[in-house]
Amino acid sequence: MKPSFEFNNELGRLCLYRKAYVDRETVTESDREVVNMFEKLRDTLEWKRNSMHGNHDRMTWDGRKSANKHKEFFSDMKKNIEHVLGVEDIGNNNFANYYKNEGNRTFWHRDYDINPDDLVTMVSFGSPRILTFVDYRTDKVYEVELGDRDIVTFDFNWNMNTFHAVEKSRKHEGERISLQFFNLHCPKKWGKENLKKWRETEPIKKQAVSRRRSKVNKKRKKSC
Ligand SMILES: O=C(O)CCC(=O)C(=O)O
Ligand SMILES: [Fe+2]
Repeated sequence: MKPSFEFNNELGRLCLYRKAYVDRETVTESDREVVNMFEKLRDTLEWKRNSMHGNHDRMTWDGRKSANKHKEFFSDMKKNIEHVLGVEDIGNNNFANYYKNEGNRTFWHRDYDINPDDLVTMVSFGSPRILTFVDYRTDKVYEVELGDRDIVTFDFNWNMNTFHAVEKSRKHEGERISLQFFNLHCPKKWGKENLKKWRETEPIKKQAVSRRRSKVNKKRKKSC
């Protein structure tokens, strides 16, 4: 499948596939009840409210801690996504976010577990929300609205050159779950050079995050 749109530039590559997630079994057996994947994930995963990226709002489920229970279920989903995207392996590790309302958010961060050549693959279920990426060198903003069954992928370079968040929203109401697939590697395996680069850019990223926050706050105050 070709992406519905993509950014492919000096930052790396980000692709969006609209309405791409298909539960193949439920499509072929038309008389079967269609699974509402949002409800299924919401009602079966063990959600926890952890502090992550400085954020306490949204609940998370970390497959690295309890993957075995849902192994078969996620392995089916993984196959479905690989089939749709036409890729070989999106990774065995899962992480999910559950946004109960428009006030829940994921704070600014980069994904720390990915390796060069890896891709982060994320599928969204339920109400739409905006995933925002900011180029930390230029403050240029890239926004993707993710709706039910939309899939987004981004590569190692995109992840390194930007930071991302799901900010609080005024526009979007309702519950949403995002589910990631990725390969899990020890950062040390990236080699010293990559780790060094990562550490060097961390303070610059922090400054960019604070510029973004004040910009968003200003905009909010103005619209009050
Ligand atoms: O919910 C989303 O779309 C983003 C979540 C995210 O960036 C993460 O869990 O690392
Ligand atoms: Fe992330």
